[in-house]
Amino acid sequence: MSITLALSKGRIFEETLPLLAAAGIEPTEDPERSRKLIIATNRPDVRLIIVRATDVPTYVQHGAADLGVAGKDVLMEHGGEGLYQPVDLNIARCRMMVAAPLGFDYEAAVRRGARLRVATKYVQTARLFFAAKGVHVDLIKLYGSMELAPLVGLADVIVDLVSTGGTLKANNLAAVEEIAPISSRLIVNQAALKLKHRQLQPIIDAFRRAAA
Ligand code: PRT
Ligand code: MG
Repeated sequence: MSITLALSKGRIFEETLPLLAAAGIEPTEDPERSRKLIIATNRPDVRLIIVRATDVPTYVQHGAADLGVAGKDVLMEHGGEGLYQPVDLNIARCRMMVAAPLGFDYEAAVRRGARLRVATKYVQTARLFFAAKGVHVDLIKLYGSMELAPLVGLADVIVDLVSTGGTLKANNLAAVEEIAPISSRLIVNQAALKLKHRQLQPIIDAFRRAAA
């Protein structure tokens, strides 16, 4: 039986390469250079598919990929249905934060029960977070460059990922509250884990050892 692993280009691919190597898997091509979406490896029974970061859980959930690597941010938003999440890979780390313009008093707005306009691509996660705090929000779904929204009056605050803080700083924003620490997880299709256990378990174990 053949094994399909779903990855996204960019930081997740880069940071997963050493973990793949630890499992004895080497891609035969670099997805940043090749336009191929299916990439062979040194192992005839293992191939990689290259998909958008937010699509990785979908491919694995439906069994189009047996396993994949996805950010916790993406998994929280997806819900994780049908997915087994055996290993925190500790890669592509950052924090999901609420951020606001430097002049905006977030604490005071929350205290006086103001209705907040929140721009984010993480609508589900933001909804749950503010509901748990008892803060009323109008959620505005964006697909990127969330940092712009408060600068042009589209939103009061944003929910976004922060790693160095450089993007917030460059746009006169500051993080005001942490929602969750983020890292990438190995995800596995639950049915595949049973059906292809003999092939999948050694890969999962190698990832776990390499990530520790
Ligand atoms: O970029 P694209 O639209 O193709 O897709 P994507 O953004 O979903 O994928 P990608 O490859 O950029 O991110 C994949 C995963 O990396 C995310 O799901 C996170 O789990 C993780 N990750 C880790 C990050 C960051 N760090 C990060 N800093 N993803 C995005 N960012 C962005 C952030 O959204 C903000 O715009 O970087 C900017 C902030 O960075 P600093 O260093 O300026 O704070
Ligand atoms: Mg990105």
